[in-house]
Amino acid sequence: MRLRPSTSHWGAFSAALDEDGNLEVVPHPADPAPSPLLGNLPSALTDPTRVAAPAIRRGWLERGPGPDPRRGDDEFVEVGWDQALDLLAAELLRVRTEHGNEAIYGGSYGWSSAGRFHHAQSQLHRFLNAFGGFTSSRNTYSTGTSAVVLPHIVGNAGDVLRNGSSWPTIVANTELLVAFGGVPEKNVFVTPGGVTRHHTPGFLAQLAERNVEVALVSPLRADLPGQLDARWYPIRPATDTALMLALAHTLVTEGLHDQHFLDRYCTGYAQFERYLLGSDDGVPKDAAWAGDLTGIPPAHIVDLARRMAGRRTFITVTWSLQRIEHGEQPVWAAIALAAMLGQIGLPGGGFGHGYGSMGDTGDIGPDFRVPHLPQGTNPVKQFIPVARIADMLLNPGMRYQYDGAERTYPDIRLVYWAGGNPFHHHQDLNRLRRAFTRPDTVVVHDPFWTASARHADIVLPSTTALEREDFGAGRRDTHLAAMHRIAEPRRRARDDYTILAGLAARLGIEDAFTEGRTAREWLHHLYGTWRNNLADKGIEVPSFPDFWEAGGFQLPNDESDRTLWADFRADPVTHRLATPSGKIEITSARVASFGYDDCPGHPVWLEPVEWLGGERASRFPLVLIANQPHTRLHSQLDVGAVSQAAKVAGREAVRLHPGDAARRDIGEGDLVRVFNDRGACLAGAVLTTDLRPGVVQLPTGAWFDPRGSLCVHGNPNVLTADLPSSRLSQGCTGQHVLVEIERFTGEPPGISVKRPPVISRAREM
Ligand code: PGD
Repeated sequence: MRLRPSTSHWGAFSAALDEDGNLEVVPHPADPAPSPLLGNLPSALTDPTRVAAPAIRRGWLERGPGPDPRRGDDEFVEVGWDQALDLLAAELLRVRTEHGNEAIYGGSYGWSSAGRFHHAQSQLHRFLNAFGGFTSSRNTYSTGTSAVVLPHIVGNAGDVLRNGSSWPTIVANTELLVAFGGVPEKNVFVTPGGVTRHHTPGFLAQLAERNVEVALVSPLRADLPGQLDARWYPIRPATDTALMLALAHTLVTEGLHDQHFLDRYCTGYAQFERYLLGSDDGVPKDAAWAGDLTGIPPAHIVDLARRMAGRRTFITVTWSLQRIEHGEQPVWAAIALAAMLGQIGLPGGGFGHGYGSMGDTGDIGPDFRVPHLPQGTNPVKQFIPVARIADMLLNPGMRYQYDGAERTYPDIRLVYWAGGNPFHHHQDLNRLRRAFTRPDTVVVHDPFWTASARHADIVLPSTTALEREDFGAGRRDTHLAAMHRIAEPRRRARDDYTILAGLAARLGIEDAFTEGRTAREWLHHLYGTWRNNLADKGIEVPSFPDFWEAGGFQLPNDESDRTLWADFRADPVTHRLATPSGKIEITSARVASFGYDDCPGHPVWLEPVEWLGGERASRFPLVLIANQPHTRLHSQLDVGAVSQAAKVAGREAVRLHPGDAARRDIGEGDLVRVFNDRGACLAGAVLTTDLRPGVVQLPTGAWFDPRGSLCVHGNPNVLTADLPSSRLSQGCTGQHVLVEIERFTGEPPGISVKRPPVISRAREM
């Protein structure tokens, strides 16, 4: 049995099939902390939910394209590849001729799998660009709010997302880490594109050894590794901005703010200070005010502010905090707070975003782009902010605001998805189901019968990364991994490149798409071009045959830890930020000029709809936190062994406080119904005191399994609101939602997503 190298978003490994066809997976020898998620790979490879052959929804096959409420409930007909590709090519031509390229939605958001050439979204975009373009999407579900507001505050989202202090610098210098949203260890195992050495768990252990003071601000204790001796501030969800404002208020009223830093490096502080003091609205944002909102005792707030001012303090905000209504505010307020402390640009001081949200934030390692597939240019300029998909499908022609501009939703006739699972990642899935009845045709490539595949008309089975050749590395990854084929493609699965090349041939764009290369030739070509570019910069890397034979190599690293913020601090004129003022904009005249009451010109406290202080809380008195799972990446490989082992009562586990459970007569392991006026889901109860009373936690990613408006498997997005963070960024707000819970009595409905949908065979095969 010869182990062959590969990588995944959650770690590099070697693997081989034994004589019985079982997959053995061995973590990369250089990985100090391999991810438990590797355990999902073996059983998933041959799971019955793999898509075996191209399949067409019966209604679409028999009646042709058109809006159809049966999408998601209809059965499928298996067809041969030629028939599937002929039908799809004809439909693409029809839509282009009758409605234009803008009527094709090809945003195709999703994480797909590691591997830079076979990256499904890049493949699809390259194909659709060659076909004349498509309506695209902007930003991500991860940081869709920050990506829009940060340019107004600091000029470039990447400056904040990628240039905070590294973990070694924090370990060496930081005296107080104030972690809004914590540093959830489960997420640091994941980096898009691959990760060979998981460094962050080791750095977190070093923080503990050095006894760095940590303030965990989160409703969930599990948002910080247990070994860190943190002071836990179990804040009421969605109120971090109020806490930050009160910390800032304490700094200014006690004269602890750094006026010199604010004058030299920032603009608009005076206006923000008037707001803090309540000079115009008569409401000082003091600790007593914030105590009522946050549930944190005012004395603790004042004490924390004083401690922050007295030592080297690093403020972090996880990405989850901006995945809420008014998600701009905690990010902006944290930057304002860090600016008032005057430590931005000092080692281990200032502000960071996404520590604990992803493996690469704060990681050390090389920072250059690895080979990737060029996507060409999209001639269609129409786009939507990514999380507005249902609004777009339901409201063609409707006007909406985005980042200071009025835009109009296009009229989409064909939706094309490869490498993503919108029926996992979007909010208010019952609304998304209605939205998906509207297009003429929905196409999905996926290795698995995900809920998105089940809501499609044309389902094309793609290979998994284990079934093809590629290379992979994430940002800050230490190695470029060769990804050898470990298993033959399952049944009739084809890789996305081969599928799209087959379509391109039928559409007369084969040369533009393939440039005459096979997949293996593309690997040679992309690697060779990259290698030549590096050689021009004096960096030597192995030849492709040597790289492939060795299974990968360690990327060169300059080990430099100088951040853009240090440069800005040293000379804010030479290193001016790309904001209108060149400085940190604590008040942004540009944002103020947009006139958005849901995102004014400086950080403010705004009541969200979905929070315990609001009107909805009388009907749905629990805040559900729908965060990232620890047993899988998003919805990927939910059928895998690690993910399945953590199910409770056969459903996703929902964690709730014993007091909340007792009031509802819910016991450990009970099947419960979690509901609000958008829908309901079943879940298995786990009781814990490690969360704030009134808060429940149900992670995302259980495969959506709808019976009417009930998901019988535990997907929280059947409950979440499809509301934007604000008119500024239109970001996703899936993190928080108000719910009620009751014990489920009666015969539990079976789970059907662990089996393929009903499929019959076509005679033409
Ligand atoms: P994945 O489960 O990773 O979720 O949403 P995303 O759609 O990225 O989906 C990837 C899909 O690609 C899987 O179905 C997988 O089988 C498929 N796939 C893998 N390899 C291949 C391949 O080679 N080819 C093809 N064609 N398909 C492949 C994630 C999104 O969810 C994200 S990034 C975030 S941060 C959001 N987080 C939240 C949240 O915090 N709370 C809520 N409520 N909702 C969220 N949704 C978002």
